[in-house]
Amino acid sequence: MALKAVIFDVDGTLADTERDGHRVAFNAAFTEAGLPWHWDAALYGQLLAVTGGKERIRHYAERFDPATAQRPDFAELVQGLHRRKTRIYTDLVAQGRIALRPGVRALLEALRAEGLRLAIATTTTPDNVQALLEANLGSEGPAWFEVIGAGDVVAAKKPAPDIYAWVLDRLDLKARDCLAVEDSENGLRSSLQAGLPTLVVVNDYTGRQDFAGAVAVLDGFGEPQQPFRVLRGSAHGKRRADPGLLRVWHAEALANGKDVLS
Ligand code: XBP
Ligand code: MG
Repeated sequence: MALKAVIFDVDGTLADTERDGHRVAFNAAFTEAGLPWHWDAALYGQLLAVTGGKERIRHYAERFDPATAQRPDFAELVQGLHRRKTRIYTDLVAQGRIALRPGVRALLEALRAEGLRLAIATTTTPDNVQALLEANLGSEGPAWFEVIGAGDVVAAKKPAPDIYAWVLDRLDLKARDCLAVEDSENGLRSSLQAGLPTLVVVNDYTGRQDFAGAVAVLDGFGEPQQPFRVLRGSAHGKRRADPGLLRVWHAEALANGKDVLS
């Protein structure tokens, strides 16, 4: 079964967006709204267990500021904070403050050159994906991805498989035709439950999580001057992720079929 498409997560995978992007934007929105909330880098690492920004704000308030969570206008407060946070985040990204991870652009270009189809499956808001791709790949960047599944298009966010199922449906492909690329345990649970062979590329927030079921785990995508380290699986002597290696991992995952559901 040949690899036909690669489906990328965004936050933590295509770019390290969380600590210096989303977190900063959440804090700025809280301050503007006069709330005494501040998410430092360590607390934010814990809050990432809850996917989705609105869901994360709700969870934080219920746990750390129950009086605010019980306000009759709490639902509107969360909506307003998140709308403002999205604006602050997209402005930050448009200013070029969040780069793609090393090796990502080269990998995307190589996959396109080989005619592999590209897609995105993420819990983040669609505007954020648009801003990140435009800022880093140019105005044509979003069109590199045939399908972009993002945010509230599905009710159940990762680790539920819904966003991957949504993307597969629109690609009109079976899970076994694709490879997912994720950075987190929540993301991996989502992709594996959708039946997708999955490569994990960790970052500082996710390196110690459980990646059972991934076909390989790397610490980066690798570049000529900065090869990846393989944390699980085999890279067959290669030093950076390229279409050939992704095809090998895809084939390995199908051969080990026990790790994928379809
Ligand atoms: C990303 C998320 C998102 C971002 C914030 O998870 O959980 O909520 O942190 O974006 P994944 P929004 O990489 O697993 O998709 O505030 O737009 O939700
Ligand atoms: Mg992620």
